[in-house]
Amino acid sequence: MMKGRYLNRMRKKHEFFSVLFGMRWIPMSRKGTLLLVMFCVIVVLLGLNMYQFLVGFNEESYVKKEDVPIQVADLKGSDWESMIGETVSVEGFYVKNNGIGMLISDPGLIGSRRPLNTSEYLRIDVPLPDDARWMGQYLIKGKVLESSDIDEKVFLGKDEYHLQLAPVTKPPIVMPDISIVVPPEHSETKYAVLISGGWTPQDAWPSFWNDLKFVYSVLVQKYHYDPANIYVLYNDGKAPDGQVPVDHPALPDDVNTVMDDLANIMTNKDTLLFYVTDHGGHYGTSGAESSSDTAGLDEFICLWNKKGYYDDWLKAKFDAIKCKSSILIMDLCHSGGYTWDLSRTDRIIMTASTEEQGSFDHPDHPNGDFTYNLFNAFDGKWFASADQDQNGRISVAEAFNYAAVVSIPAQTPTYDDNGDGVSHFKDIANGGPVEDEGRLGDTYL
Ligand SMILES: [Ca+2]
Ligand SMILES: [Ca+2]
Ligand SMILES: [Ca+2]
Ligand SMILES: [Ca+2]
Repeated sequence: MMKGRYLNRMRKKHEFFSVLFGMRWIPMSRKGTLLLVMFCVIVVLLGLNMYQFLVGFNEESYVKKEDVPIQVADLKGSDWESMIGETVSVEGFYVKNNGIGMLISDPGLIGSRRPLNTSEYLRIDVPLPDDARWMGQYLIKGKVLESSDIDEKVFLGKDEYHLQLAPVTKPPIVMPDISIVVPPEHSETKYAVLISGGWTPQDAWPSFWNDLKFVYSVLVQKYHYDPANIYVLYNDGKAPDGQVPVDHPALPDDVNTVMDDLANIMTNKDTLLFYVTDHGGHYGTSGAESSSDTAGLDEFICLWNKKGYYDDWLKAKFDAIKCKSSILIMDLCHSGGYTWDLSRTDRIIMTASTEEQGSFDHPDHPNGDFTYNLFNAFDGKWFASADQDQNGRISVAEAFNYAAVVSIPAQTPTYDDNGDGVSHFKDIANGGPVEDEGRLGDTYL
């Protein structure tokens, strides 16, 4: 009887588990019971784990949303207004330029001769201390603040900052001193206009000012340009150091004034060298671009305070100047796009890049790559290699050919002097009766 009741209880118990797990009723062995217990323990532990994850996610022991690193572009997207007032931690490369501290999304941007896009930089309200690592990868935490500049959208009210990764790129871009000694004898027929607009304080890189100083020094010391006949237009009109006098801000009205003055002063005995080191862009179709111009876009020089100066405006001002010959040297993005507009048989046009390309700084020197190579050739640094006809002087074709050979691969320097608006890229003839470029190749600065 006892045995029968016991078996009955066991059967009911196993029926319960059989229903639960869809098993056929069979008397459970000791091993089976053990497996069942282990299974239950695992289920309970997993459940606890899940509970801890869900409940504990918002607790202090886990990373807060405001501490999760985001990128600069995350703040400048279409929903940028919803971020205002939020506390965020932003990752990027730190630079300070003209007193403005900012994170940029890619270290390569500082060597590129186009303005930063809004999604590529985040200004911080107060720069990091002076010992902060230029181009170090930082995580900066702070409140998102609305900018009064609608293009910029937002900036960051800095609260905390951490260096995540020491810089792997070259040391800070600096403005080195160069010795400029003005010789006593001056040319009376050589005129020059040197321009760098910079676009904005954060976009105006030191390499632009270095280029102006370098070109100025070569013109004055090596080629005896009279400082009185060199017009320097730079940013807001203030020189960063006392090495080169700045005559005007680099604004459209100032460019017009200088070019109008030269149209009044210069005669057909004079020469003009027009040099630009700057950011460049192309936009719209205000002028009649030729079919050789890609997409028919007009090029513009990025002058100070976000003012563009278009290729067609430059052509009009240039054409009003009477002179023996002129040389245009353009070191900015899309610089090849000026050739078609300005091409003439008494004009030499040399540019750092084609119309489609960007222009860039030299990888090892704080200058434009094209400017550095071309003017070191003019300066005689590589005389043995550059003086092709070995006449002891460096012509424009010789300097260009050398700069073209040693150029960084990212840009292709261009040359035009036969008035057809079509550029060539290397082996320019050194004067003489030639079909394509080079008939003015034996011109000297
Ligand atoms: Ca045009
Ligand atoms: Ca153009
Ligand atoms: Ca020569
Ligand atoms: Ca040509």
